[in-house]
Amino acid sequence: MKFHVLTLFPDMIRDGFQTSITGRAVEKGLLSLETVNIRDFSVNKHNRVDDYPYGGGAGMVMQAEPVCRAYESVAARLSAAPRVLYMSPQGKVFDQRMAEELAKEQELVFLCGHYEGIDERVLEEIVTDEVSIGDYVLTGGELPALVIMDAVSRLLDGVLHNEESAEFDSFHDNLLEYPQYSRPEEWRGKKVPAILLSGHHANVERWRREQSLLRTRNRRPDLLETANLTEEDKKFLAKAEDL
Ligand code: 9D3
Repeated sequence: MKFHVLTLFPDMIRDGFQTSITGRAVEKGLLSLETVNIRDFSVNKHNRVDDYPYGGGAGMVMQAEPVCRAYESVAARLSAAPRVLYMSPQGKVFDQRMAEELAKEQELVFLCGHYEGIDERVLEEIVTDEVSIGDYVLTGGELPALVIMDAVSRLLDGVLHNEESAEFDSFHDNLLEYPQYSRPEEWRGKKVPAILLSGHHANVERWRREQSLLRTRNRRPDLLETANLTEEDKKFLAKAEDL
């Protein structure tokens, strides 16, 4: 997968991406990241890329021409027209299903806005997907682009260790995860649940499933609507109404 990011803050993207698991995946050659500084495509002698909004109002608008030229500098080197993801509070809200769809692409272009937005005319020309990461207000599209690149990267072959990728299955059930414990057996007077020390694998698995069910019902009841529940799961939840 090749990520290309059009932004006024390339350092923020590079710094965020080149650490940890995604950084390791770049070193292994599984991923690549190119940042394109939109300011390098300014058509103005002062290197400006924004101007006042027609019709008035607060803030500044990023101009169409520098954004379009930044995009063309990437597209010129690609054989097919890539998907271009515009990070925007007006976009479709990103989720795991979208991450799985995006992970099928060879190249992804991210367009990060700042100020009050980008001239609509260039968006109409180049954007294929408008994406938000949730209903809260940030200062720009850079963190959302990093969030999406992170979620997509971990789905690609070889990016996670095999042990880590087995964990995919649990999210597919649409349930929250059960609680985890490690040594010591007692910490500041708090004991590890006895069943986890019993060595009885089937009982441990049942207890973990029940914990997942209870947590999901109590914290994210919306997820239960689409969860894959067995008859045994449903019986348990009915009986555990007050837990
Ligand atoms: C004037 C109205 N504001 C919207 C509430 C303007 C505005 C605020 C913040 C426009 C852009 C931004 C910067 N945010 C993003 O670029 C952004 C974002 C976000 O703020 N939340 C969740 N997802 C995203 S994706 C891009």
